[in-house]
Amino acid sequence: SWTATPDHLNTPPQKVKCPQESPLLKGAVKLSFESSLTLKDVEGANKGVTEGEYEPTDCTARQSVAILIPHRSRERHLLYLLHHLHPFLQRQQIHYAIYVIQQAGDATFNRAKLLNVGYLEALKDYSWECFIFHDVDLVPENDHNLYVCDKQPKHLVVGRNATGYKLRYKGYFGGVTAMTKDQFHQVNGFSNTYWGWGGEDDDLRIRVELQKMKIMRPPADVARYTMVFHKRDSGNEINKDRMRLLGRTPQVWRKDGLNSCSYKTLSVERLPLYVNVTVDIGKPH
Ligand code: UD2
Ligand code: MN
Repeated sequence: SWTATPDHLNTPPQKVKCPQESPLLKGAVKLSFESSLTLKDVEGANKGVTEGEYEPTDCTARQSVAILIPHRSRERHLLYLLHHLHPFLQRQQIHYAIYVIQQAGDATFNRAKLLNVGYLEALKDYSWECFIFHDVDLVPENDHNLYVCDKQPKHLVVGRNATGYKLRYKGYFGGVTAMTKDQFHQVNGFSNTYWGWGGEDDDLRIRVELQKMKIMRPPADVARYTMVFHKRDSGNEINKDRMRLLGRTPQVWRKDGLNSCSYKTLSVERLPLYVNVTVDIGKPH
């Protein structure tokens, strides 16, 4: 038209960066584990989430974070986690997506390899800068426990209900950890060779230490989790070989990890609350 509008009035309003500390945080929250809870309830309460992904509407998130959950037949735990985690992450004003990596078949479980798969698959969707490796049964109790990455790898579980909220042992790196895309790449991810329960988290700690990185933890009063009660799953028997494997990590980490993770993706379903990646990761040999 003949009335020229200055350019700057035509551009859409720019979103500002979200504040350093979200004004939506509540601190310690009361968790609920109602047996009547359904997936429909959780979907209904999280209408802002699309295909497992969310970003704040009125500011630009400071980090883009992929949450990776290794899983096989723990549906109830997954439901409780989704129920708590979506609102928790939204209060933190994070751009995030939740990926559930399902091990197909009934071969021995391999948590670490599933997490490698999750990292590789999530990066096909978006260049996530931060990854949270998350047990399905751990529910964070305090939203000041921020699901973002730092200059150093972060261990987010200082304590949980079952262990009197004390760190299990020095160097403990299990449950929930946060590493940037680059930190995880630098250590060549997890080892693929831990089948069954135990050791894979210590292996990752060794990789981190070999790179002269230092594990950070949030203050004990916020890094608190409730672990939904469970017994050891069948198909995840204790890994009797884990001490031997841990001894050889310094020799093998360069060729056992992300760069040697072979798997077959059976399906990627974009469900309302999470991306469901079903994968054949083979079996121990
Ligand atoms: C501890 C660690 C965990 C891991 C494990 C040893 C804590 C809080 N967690 O967990 O990070 O290092 O020891 O491997 O210290 N899973 C399934 N289906 C199965 C088996 C396992 O979904 O059949 C997944 C699920 O996400 C579960 C995780 O693997 O939370 C770890 O297994 P777990 O919860 O049985 O072992 P736990 O609690 O001793
Ligand atoms: Mn557990």
